[in-house]
Amino acid sequence: MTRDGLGRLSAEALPGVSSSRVSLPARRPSGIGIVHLGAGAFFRAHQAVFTERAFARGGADGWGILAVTGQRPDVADALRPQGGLYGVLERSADADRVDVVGSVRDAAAGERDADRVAAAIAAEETHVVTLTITEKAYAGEPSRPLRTLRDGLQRRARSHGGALAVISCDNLRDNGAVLRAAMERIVDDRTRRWMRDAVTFPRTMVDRIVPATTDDDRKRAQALLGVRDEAVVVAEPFAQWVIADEFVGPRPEWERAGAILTDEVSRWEDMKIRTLNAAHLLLAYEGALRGHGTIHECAADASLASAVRGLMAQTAQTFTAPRGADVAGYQAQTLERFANPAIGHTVRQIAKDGTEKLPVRLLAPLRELRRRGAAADGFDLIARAVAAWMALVRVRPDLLDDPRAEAVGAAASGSGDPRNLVTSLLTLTDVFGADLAADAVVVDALVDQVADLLRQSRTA
Ligand code: CS2
Repeated sequence: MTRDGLGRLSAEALPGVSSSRVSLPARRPSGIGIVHLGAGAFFRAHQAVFTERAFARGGADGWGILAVTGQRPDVADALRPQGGLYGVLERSADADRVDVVGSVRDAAAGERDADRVAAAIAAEETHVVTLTITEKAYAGEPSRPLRTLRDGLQRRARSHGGALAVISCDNLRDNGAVLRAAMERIVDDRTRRWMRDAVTFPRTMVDRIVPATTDDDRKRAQALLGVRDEAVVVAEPFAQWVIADEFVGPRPEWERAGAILTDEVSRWEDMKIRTLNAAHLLLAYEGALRGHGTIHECAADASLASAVRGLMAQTAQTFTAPRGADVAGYQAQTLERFANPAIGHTVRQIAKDGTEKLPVRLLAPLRELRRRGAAADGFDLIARAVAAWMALVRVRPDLLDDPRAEAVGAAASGSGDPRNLVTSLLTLTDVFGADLAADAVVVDALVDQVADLLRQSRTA
């Protein structure tokens, strides 16, 4: 019993859970076949759910997950007393439901249990490693999860040498190649040679809106479950996973859960990152300037919603849709997802790590349009999203939770008028490259937009 007299979610408590709005795992995998690095809310609402559903729908056994947390051990410490069980509170405008997920068989803390995790990556029964470690963990000095992965790969290469698939699920373009390159830089020669034949890095596109869990979400989940769940996450109903079919060893039958295994991941990736993720930035940055707190509020602001439609139309010029995908339908569906009033996705959460997100989501399509000779009216809404970040740096520095916060703050300080602000931020060449600062059409468009946004934010 916990302090409020309620039991805690666990295998023993499951028979007592009965609600038409709760689904329970029919069976649990018997062993660990997957190690996941970065067991934050997104993993619990996405990869773990696909693995759970694949098993529930008749997939093979043996695909339990060892969920490894990032810097803080909290999630591992919440999952272990629950035997790995937790709920996904799925919220839409008209109903809440909870899916109890049983695919996580064990949990570990990335820092504290690094050795145990490396051993699990090397274990013969493990065939897949997945990662959600955020964009910034791939750059600079090797981050903890990358060092643990390196140790695991080196041990594996020296022991049985069995094939492994390592899947980066972060919103990076060509995430598989980025991760492979990062690992090749830090493993020893013997492991590097072994990796060439035995390890694949399938690229992937992941999609589900997963805001940070609030106390209100915990209470809602508890009301449905009748027990406390310290590891509950909240998510929208939509979930999508597209994975390159590049496996040397066995893998879970994720397609039973609706995952798309294809050779067209880059097209799915571009469509998603340049539609949903790009639009998220415009909504979050300009929304924050207008005083909105959540994406739902931003999407309900008619002029912002119309700017987002325009942005999506501009970025859509820069990618080829995958076979069978309908871009207009995807854009409309994305706007509907943003408008889900039950999902309190905060602009603060999305505004985080801007310098990692801008290049992939906005600068790449902007460059592509300029390369094709687009004039300002062909990219003005992409420029507006970039300009909104620049304006935010000036007027809401409290939202600047960013790995380059110091450099950004220094570049923005003292630069009085919009042109100074734009040109000094553009000197951050590891974010903006050298080309944009040299492109007068882009600079002028950014200056106009920043001026407009700063004027608006003064009168808001
Ligand atoms: C968001 C993403 O935080 C962000 O920057 O754009 O986390 C977004 O919610 C997911 O990619 C949706 O799949």
